[in-house]
Amino acid sequence: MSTVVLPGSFDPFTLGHLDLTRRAAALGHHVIIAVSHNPSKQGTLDLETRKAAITTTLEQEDLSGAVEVRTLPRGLLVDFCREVGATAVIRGLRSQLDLAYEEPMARMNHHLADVDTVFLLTDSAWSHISSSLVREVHGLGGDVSDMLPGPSLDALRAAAAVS
Ligand code: COD
Repeated sequence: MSTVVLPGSFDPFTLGHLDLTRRAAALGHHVIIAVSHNPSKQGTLDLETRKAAITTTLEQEDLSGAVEVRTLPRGLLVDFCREVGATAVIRGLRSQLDLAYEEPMARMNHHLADVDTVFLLTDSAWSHISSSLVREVHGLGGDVSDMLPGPSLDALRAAAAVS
């Protein structure tokens, strides 16, 4: 079984992310979800809250045997891949816009350390979902309950209640 890394900020972890995770594991990989600090993004949930929501979701979905959750240390993703012995990075593609964003990163990671990126096309049921839109809709009072696993929804509601 090969190890692959699924990196992201997951702020919050959505049903699209869950589908991507399930499909990566179904390919027979041991999947490490690497949760980034991502200081460049204006986030809502802190790192430990995001990790806890993902861990609980994996338990509920019976995925915790094949998938683990780790913090992506500050530094290069390829260094983390080397440290955990990962053969590839998994990323999702919702559209050509995603490809435009992903292509330079994938090429750079290959250049830096021969780390390949495997792209999985998003299921169309989830292709309209992004964490940033979910945050925006939720912040403006919209219903996001059909876009998030329960633990992410709980975390988002709890963060909104204290802010
Ligand atoms: N359905 C399916 N997949 C989805 C959906 C959806 N609805 N929404 C998002 N996804 C996919 C994304 O395409 C992505 O593949 C993954 O889920 C995670 O998404 P995000 O948005 O949480 O991830 P990002 O873009 O915030 O992750 C950024 C990284 C952590 C990958 C990046 O910052 C990084 O590599 N950091 C390490 C520093 C580094 O090495 N820099 C040099 C890179 S060349």
